Amino acid sequence: MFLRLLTAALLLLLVVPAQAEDGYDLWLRYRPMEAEGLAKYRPLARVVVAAKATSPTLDAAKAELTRGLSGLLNQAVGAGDLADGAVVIGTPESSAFVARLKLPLNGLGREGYLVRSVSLSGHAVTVIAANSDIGVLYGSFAFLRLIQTRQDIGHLDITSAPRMKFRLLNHWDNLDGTIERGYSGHSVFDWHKMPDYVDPRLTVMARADASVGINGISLNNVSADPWALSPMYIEKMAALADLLRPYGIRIYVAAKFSAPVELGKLKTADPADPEVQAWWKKEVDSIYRRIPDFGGFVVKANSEGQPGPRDYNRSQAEGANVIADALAPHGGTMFWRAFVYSEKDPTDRAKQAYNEFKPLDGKFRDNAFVQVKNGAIDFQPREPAHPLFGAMPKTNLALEVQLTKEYLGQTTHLVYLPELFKEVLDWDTEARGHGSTVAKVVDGSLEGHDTSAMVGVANIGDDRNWTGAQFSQADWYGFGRLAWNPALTSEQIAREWLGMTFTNNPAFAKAVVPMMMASREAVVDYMTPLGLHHLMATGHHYGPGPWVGDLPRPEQNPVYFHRADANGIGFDRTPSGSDATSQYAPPIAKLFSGPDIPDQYLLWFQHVGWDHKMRSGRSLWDELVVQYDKGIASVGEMRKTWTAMKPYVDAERWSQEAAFLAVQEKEARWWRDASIAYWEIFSHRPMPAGHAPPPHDVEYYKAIYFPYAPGRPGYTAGPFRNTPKDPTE
Ligand code: GCW
Repeated sequence: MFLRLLTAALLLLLVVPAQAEDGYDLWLRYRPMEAEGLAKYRPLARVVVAAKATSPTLDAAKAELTRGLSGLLNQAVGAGDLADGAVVIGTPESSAFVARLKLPLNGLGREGYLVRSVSLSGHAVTVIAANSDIGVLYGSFAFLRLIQTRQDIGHLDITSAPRMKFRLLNHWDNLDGTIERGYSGHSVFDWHKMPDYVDPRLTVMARADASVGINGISLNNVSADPWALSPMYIEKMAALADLLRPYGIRIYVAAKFSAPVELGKLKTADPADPEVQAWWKKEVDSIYRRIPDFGGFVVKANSEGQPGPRDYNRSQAEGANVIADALAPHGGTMFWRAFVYSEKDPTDRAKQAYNEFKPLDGKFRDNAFVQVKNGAIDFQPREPAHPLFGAMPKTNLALEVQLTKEYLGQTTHLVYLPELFKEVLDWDTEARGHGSTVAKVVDGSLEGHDTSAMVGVANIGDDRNWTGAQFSQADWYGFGRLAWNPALTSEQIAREWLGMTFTNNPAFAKAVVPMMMASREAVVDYMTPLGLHHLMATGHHYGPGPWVGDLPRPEQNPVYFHRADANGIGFDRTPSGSDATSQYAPPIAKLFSGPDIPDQYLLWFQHVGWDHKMRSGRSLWDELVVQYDKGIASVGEMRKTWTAMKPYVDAERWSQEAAFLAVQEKEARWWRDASIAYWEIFSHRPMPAGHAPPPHDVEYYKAIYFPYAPGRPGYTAGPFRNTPKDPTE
């Protein structure tokens, strides 16, 4: 009996697939392709011909190609000699073959690449060439992507170079392993064990970053801990930098402005103080001694309780420049965040960053960026673009977007963010007439800057699938792809990612691409339709809290943002209200203050009567209800689509997403019911025909409480993270 059971158990083991489908491999999932594909691709990728003179980066390229091709083609593809179907990689310096081909690499810069089908010594081969080793690695990933997405590779002639110079992720990881707004477990950086042990798992992250061209990561929360700059942590970071270097990833640190006081024991962090200047110089010099290719700093100053130059009556530019000057001799870069607003300033919060930074245009050093969030409030489901884009022509502006879904339902809601990123990149600032898009501001082309940057707040954690949800991997992937080339469409990116991550079956893409594309509008509709914003519950921002009005900082209260009353709802930002509209170029200012404002921005800029007649012919009140219900219906459609996709997806990943979509639908309803129950107090209007009233009154929704919602370390101690203690004590 026992033996029979054992045999049965062993047999069961045999049918279990060798590799679990848990999302760990991300989009670098090189599973054997279908028979038809094997016949097509095998002859075209038989061996990898790499240079004799090698480097860690070329080794990484070679390893990726042999791993990827062997997996996809289900046969051993190793490194070897020139033959038909060879993939020849290298730079003109490292490879005699590449040199002999005299390829047009001139316009590609340091990071661009060329992939071409050529004849070499009578052999039909594919060459992946670049001016530098990192270009070769990027080209290798691009070549694999072509195969992973089943493109034709017989007659290739591709060149590609990044539009943005800095393509960075900001990890908001705390040194204690928690993550600010992290919904995918703990930090991937195990600081305590470094520098002696660096988790090899980070190589997978580095490969994923490099595969989409991400070339820098900042390691710690922008609400920074001064310890990050201590010699002990620099030592740890140096070990991490060694692991990341072959993948073209530089490391950056979020620096605390008051570090000269906390670490340096100075009496002040005043940027005009020579001792402070000398401290930054000494600190930066010592970092570069350990990490010669250190990227630089990101700084959150005078924002949400963080120290900054304003504490000493100095401008944001004076603060940034003292650190930029210390970095400049080493080629380092300063990313100075423009996310500032003050509880002491009664000005509309949406206007404060512009008011503070616009007058400083031209005052920042060349090696400094002002890093601007996509919108003027805070990573909402939909925001108009930040008015600073187009308003600081003499300053390097970096676009910051959030990949971690703080305000978008967090882990369980499927919201495809590249749709949101594209909306911002394509936004026309009209700063220099039509076509002055945010993409052109940020890539430097509008004002002729020779540097450019796009920054994403990372959604990576130590969850087995890295991002908490399978579909959140698409946000990481899509961010990198858009930072490389903002002209890609979000649809194209979704298609690529699905092919690499799940399957290339056309029926799958046909259903799931539209599902992803619709997901962004769905969250807008069920959370904050028609321009509403920042109505999330306090602190953790999980779920609805439009009624919250008692926070000590007025400009963090949802009631501050929606301004609902008996007459109507919305924030009057026209000239008769806060006049935030005037921070935009005149054609936009006019549009947003007038009757032709697009519905999606209506309540962001205008306070509108409940009976206001909308484009649809419905009253505002009816329209609001219709939008909420549209959002729920959309999620219902997403669930149906996913149910139908069961045959195309492995059970493990399918079930998780199916469960998450069920949560999303439940919570979409929660958002709608809670919001409508609350708005009814003001509107006193009946529900439009065919739309059910919320099942409970508002008190029921107010009582829903989450003492330990994830993503806000230290929250229980107050609305802000505790200021870290003196690190030397
Ligand atoms: O949206 C807010 C978040 C904070 C974050 C801040 C910022 C790091 O709620 O958690 O702090 O933005 O961007 O600095």
